Amino acid sequence: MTNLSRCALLFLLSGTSTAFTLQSHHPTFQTNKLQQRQELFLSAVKEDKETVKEEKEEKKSKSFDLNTYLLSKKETIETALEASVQSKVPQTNKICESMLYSLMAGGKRIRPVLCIAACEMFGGSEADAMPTAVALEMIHTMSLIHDDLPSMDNDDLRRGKPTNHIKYGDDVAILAGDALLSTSFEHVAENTPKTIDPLRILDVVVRLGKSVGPVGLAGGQVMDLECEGRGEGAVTLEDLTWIHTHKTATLLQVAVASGAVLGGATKEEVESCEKFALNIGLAFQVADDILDVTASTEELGKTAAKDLDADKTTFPKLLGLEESKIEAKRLVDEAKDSLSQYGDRAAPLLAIADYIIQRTN
Ligand code: GRG
Repeated sequence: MTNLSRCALLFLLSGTSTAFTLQSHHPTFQTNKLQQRQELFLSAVKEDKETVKEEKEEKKSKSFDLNTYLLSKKETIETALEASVQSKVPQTNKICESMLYSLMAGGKRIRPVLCIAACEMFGGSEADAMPTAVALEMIHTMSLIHDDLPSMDNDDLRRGKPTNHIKYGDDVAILAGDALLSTSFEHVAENTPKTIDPLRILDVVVRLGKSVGPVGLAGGQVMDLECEGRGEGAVTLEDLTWIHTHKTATLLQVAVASGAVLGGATKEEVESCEKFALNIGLAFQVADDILDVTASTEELGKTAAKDLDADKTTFPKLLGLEESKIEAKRLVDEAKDSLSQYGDRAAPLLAIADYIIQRTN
């Protein structure tokens, strides 16, 4: 019993004894008073129970152990990724080796984890989401390989290792990216469990396709290239938000939405997930821009201060470092609000949202 209900009980008991003493003089008045006190007591107990329930739920979601969760998911994801590209004839050894080199080079595996967590939130299983989770990581890896090419960001370090074109040459790196992209769609269509409604699988394939095209990775990257070196003040916050919504946030959005679709979510539920993911996607990029100027090359596993060198517009350049941190936190808070209706079931997604702006690489 908490203090609130203890007080209410004392109040009730004191009222009861007074009522007995005075009852002979004013019976009706005293009965009403006693009833009022009983009602007050019952409503205090009810309120008390609700507070305890809320406190328990808050504790439970706070006690959710993200590290253990990420580690266990990462293990099954890595196994599925490794199995997803296999050379079956000697002629494909080189292309498969190059694809696997980047796919298995490490990485946080955020997109696959988001997809699985969203699927599980709606009652689906890890196995239901795994082929899409693998496809998302293939698409993401393809975009990293192409982004690092000399004609794009021209980088020689990724995930702590020489970039794909440094190891295999530009020609093979381009083709490894292309092969990962096409294999991603084949993988979803062929390996998603047959227990899932084919229309839901088709929905996922459409979402994946859209996330790579003109209103996805490719469109975001072209706008980014166009804005590069435009000079101080020429790139607005609106331009920057458009670039990163398409280059970064869209794939995270598709990861969460696809997981929800595969888990059996309704249209409205998928929309709430999309809202959540778009905000964490933008927060992810704000955090990335902050890390670019605050973390070392060793911590990042890629060249630090690259955006400064390339004369790129970033959130810290437009907003300042402190304001960028505040903006990232605001985006994450807004994202978390979109999942409030799911209570404890959203614990993994909520914890990932916090991690996205607290990460160090
Ligand atoms: C070829 C059709 C086609 C499209 C590619 C190159 C390109 C177009 C887009 C670039 C997309 C890109 C590299 C965006 C940056 C996204 C980002 C923040 C990457 C870092 O993601 P993390 O931190 O990396 O999840 P890890 O290594 O942990 O997986």
